[in-house]
Amino acid sequence: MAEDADMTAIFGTLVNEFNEDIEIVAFSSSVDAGINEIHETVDGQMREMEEPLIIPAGESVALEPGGAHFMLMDVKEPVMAGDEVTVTVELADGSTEEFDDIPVRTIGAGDENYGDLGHDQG
Ligand SMILES: [Cu+2]
Repeated sequence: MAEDADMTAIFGTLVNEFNEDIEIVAFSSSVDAGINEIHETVDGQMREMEEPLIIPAGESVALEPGGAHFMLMDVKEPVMAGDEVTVTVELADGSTEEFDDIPVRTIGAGDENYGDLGHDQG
């Protein structure tokens, strides 16, 4: 994230090695952010997903710019490239799964457009 930005996003690939679908309903992280939302991108606009993020059994889902991603807004403490963060996802059955040591990278300007995307709450 840029030093003057107060939002960032988490990208990566979620792999489901189990025989049942995994439904992610929420996440948290070691980043001190006021708002954590799971976003989808529809017609170029990011918005909070209304349904759980489903990883079908035996498949994987990519979190990527222009697709689904974990959005952190109102970030109090900037995270910079080289840092590592922990992300905890909450599943529909109430269990949680923790992912450690996720590296922070800088996304080049233009790779992702955070301008005027709204982020309407509710
Ligand atoms: Cu977003």
